[in-house]
Amino acid sequence: MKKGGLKLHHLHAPALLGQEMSVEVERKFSYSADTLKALEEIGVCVGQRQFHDQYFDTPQFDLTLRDMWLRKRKGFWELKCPTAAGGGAEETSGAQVKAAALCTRYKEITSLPEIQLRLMDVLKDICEDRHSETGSSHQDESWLSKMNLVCFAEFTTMRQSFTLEEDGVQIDLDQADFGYYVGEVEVVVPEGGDVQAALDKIEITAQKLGLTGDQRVEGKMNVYLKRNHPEHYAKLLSAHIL
Ligand code: V4E
Repeated sequence: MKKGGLKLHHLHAPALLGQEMSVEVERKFSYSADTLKALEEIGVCVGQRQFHDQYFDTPQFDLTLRDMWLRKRKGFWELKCPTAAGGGAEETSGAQVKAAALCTRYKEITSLPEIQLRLMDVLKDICEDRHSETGSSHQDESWLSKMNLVCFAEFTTMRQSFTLEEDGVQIDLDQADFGYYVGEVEVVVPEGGDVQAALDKIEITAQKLGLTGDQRVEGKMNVYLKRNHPEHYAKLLSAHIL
């Protein structure tokens, strides 16, 4: 395939960088009736909603093999990417190191032009040269085929959300339509913010909820890929992405 060619017109890259970007720190957990009881005591239920997620990648999985997750949810695009090495946290005790190992940290980008810039940067060597504009509205999704992106996973989730109001901690209990249940404790940190403080809040919340596991709990995508794309799942496991 030919190199280069995709262009983002009308965009000034430096002006876009840093906009609509935050770091999402989260810990997944398996939940039971006891967890729900503890949650109702320490948190406030802020609602229940259902959403459908569609995940996109090239047929060769160039994004997910780089731990980049492009998703459309409720008509909005989101890209989760790894944070820079270190990720801004400075665990000082053994307990903090253990607690951090149970959490994931991803940059979350929600501005479509910025998502397209990031994708172009990663995919520029493998995109077909179509000499066309990539900048587009939310309705015009021709940029997907220009970048050779196709939907590889989709599922619906029923989510019940809780907050611990003073803490900026959100807790979600998810039921995916393929029969997997998982909870997550999440703190969103503005870029450059205090990731260690977020990890500490998550650990305190986990203790309040009586979460005892010392292994990372699988997310919905792990389970989905294991069932629907086992070869790709195996590659992600051996690359230590999942
Ligand atoms: C980052 C990531 C994926 C994208 C989906 O992220 P996830 O947090 O699982 O989404 P969701 O819907 O549960 O929460 P929301 O985005 O609404 O807060 S798919 C796989 N990963 C990487 C990953 C990982 N390596 N390990 C774990 C435990 N989770 C995710």
